[in-house]
Amino acid sequence: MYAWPASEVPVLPGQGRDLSIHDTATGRRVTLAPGPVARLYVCGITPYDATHLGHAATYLAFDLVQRVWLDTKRQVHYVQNVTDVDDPLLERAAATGEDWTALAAREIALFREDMTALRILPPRDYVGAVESIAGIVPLVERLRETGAAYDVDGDVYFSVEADRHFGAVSHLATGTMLELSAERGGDPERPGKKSPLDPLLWRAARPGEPSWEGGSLGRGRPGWHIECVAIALDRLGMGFDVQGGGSDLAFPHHEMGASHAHVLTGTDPYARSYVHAGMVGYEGGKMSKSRGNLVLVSQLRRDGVDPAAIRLAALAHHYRSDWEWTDAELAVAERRLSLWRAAVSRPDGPVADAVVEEMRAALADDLDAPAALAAVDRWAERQAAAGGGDTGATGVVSRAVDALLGVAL
Ligand code: 5CA
Ligand code: ZN
Repeated sequence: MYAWPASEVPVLPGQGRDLSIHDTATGRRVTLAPGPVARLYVCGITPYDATHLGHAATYLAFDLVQRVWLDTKRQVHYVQNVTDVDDPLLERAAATGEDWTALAAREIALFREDMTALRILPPRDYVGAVESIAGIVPLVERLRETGAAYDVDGDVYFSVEADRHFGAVSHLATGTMLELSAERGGDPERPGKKSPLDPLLWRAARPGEPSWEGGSLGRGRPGWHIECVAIALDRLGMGFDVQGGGSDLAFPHHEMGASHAHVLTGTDPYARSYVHAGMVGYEGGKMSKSRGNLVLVSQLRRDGVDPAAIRLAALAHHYRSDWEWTDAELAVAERRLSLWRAAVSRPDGPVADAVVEEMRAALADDLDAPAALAAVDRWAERQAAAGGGDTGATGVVSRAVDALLGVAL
């Protein structure tokens, strides 16, 4: 499906730096070595409610990944899915009496607007679960034929025992896996499963639920993890550079996805690295649609908040830390934005090469956006004090802030 428009990314003078980033699977910092076309898969939204600051912060983190790679003169093949059929979406539609396809279409449209306003570079492939069903069915059939999947009352489950690498993404104890599975879409209590952790691959049609033709599986709809695997393997293939998402996706979603792919292809790795953004909270809890403690990007926009300030407020936190959104954060970001705008619009000031290099070094160092902001702050202060000097400096800084941080001054 259509994603959203890309803003132009200025090409900067000098040399971009290779990204070194924290990989959840190894628990270590790894320097990524993508080919000329870097391959990135970031899990997309389940479109049953509007984009909140937590989603925005996660997509911003991976926007920085894309920007750092573009600065190294690589192309980026970025794929993002939309979970446009799943339990939470159907439950919300049933609760409000709305048609589920209309709900998904409305929320996807709003997400596009939010992403465009935040100047988040779009994926090259933006792919819905529904449009992928024809590609999902043969994968589930293959898993069933090889004995890695089995039936429970007409539904099909994946056996985690089939993958000898199972657990290698999140490294969690079984007790923790069981808890998280119950919280995050799994059904460890369901009788008849080989292991309580085994995730659903194909859910047989139920009265009142949408269903699609599933070949030997019968009519039904796909499970969550196989959706992302089908899309990632179709568009990127095995061994893509980064699987991204919020930290709540490490288990079970990315763990199960890796296992599905290992068993399907007989090879590994699925992704070369697994990168997870921290959770954004609000009023004492993780911001989530189910809790209802949301700060919506679209509401802030309606209130007249400059999307560049929202961007700066999120970038003031390291992507891996959990943090709380407050109005004070936004006020700091608005002040920073005006200082930077004033600084780049005064006559030329101090030499800019150093600030560009500082920004590059900060972002290449596990996406240290707060350090990159601090580098621009220091330049803006010097600029305010000095005035006059290096011809063209303000233009260089302005383009670097645009290219690397996605903020148009
Ligand atoms: N459709 C699935 C992924 S395939 C899904 O998790 N959708 S979602 O709408 O619930 O979340 C979309 C993305 O936002 C995920 O990467 C998720 O980890 C991230 N996310 C959700 N809540 C927060 C939060 N409070 N803070 C940061 N990121 C969040
Ligand atoms: Zn996903």
